[in-house]
Amino acid sequence: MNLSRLAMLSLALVAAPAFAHPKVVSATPAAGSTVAAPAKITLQMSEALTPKLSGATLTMTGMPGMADHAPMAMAAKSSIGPDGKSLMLMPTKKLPAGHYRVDWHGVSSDTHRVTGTHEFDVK
Ligand SMILES: [Cu+2]
Repeated sequence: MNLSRLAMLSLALVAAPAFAHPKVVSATPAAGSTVAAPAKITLQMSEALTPKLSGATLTMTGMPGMADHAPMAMAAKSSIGPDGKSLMLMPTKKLPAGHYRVDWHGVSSDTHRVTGTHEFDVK
């Protein structure tokens, strides 16, 4: 291996973490779980998010006994924790039983907008 190849290889190794995109590492309620109506939904992210450019919305996508439930936006306040790594949603009213989807978006150090979804059920 010549010197320039070695330089390129080490550059690639150093550059990799800078391009890591934020993703959900854990959440409450957990993905796919069925829980009592949560007062707060928390997504723990792998990277610190830029608060101004990050957030989430909550949509009810299913209700017991209803075959075709149109997606219904639920009022919820989105915020980012002090460490930048927790994305929180506080529903303004108690969530009725049903299936819910969180659509989150986040921008971290590499400035790319990344999106994801997180689903759970309320019993
Ligand atoms: Cu990126």
